[in-house]
Amino acid sequence: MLFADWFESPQPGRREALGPEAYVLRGFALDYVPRLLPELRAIQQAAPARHLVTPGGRTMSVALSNCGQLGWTSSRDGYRYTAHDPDTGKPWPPMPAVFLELAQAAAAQAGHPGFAPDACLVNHYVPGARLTLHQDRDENDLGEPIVSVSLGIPATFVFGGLRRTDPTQRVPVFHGDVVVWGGVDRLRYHGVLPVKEAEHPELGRLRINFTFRRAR
Ligand code: MD3
Ligand code: FE
Repeated sequence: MLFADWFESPQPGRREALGPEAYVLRGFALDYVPRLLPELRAIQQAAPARHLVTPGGRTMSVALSNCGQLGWTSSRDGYRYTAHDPDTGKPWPPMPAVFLELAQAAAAQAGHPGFAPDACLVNHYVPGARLTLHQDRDENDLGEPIVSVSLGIPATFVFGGLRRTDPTQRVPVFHGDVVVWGGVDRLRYHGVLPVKEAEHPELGRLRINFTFRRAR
């Protein structure tokens, strides 16, 4: 299938270093996809993705949901992790076993055995959605890595340094790619360029990114 193939990494199984402790694991999640998609639909039912407002008053173009013991939210009051969905008052849906299995296997592959995430952010991007350059620093122990899984239409990660103004690299990510960021790379600025118009055979006009974290 010439067209569908374009959505997947041309070199599945390859490990690319983005920094001393940051790796792209090309195609690492592909074998998990049939088990991930039904769980994703269940999360979407229990805690629909929503466009959060930043403390600065902007509405995010990315729509966010969460699963796991803790979920990340933003409002005019700031960013934080909470045990309950502020929209419903219910606990976030539990992290599916297959999500945990994938996150742990990817972390181990990148040198972080025993990763025990308690939070999983589920970002939804339609074409045009983007994530501006930021650091992930709301987690308690910055010694713990972050595992990111990309599904659906492709995107380009922007990956900078420890200061907002440091030079950046661009890294294309495809359906099934996993990125692990730890150690000296954990606080690097990063973002996602506006997603280009495309339609994925399984997910349609959508990119989903899970990020697994140890929040507390
Ligand atoms: C580099 N998500 O949710 S994951 C986020 O594709 C987030 O949805 C993006 O950034 C997405 O906060 C990118 C890539 C990522 C995640 C954490 C990092 C890159 C990172 C932590 C340190 C350095
Ligand atoms: Fe981030």
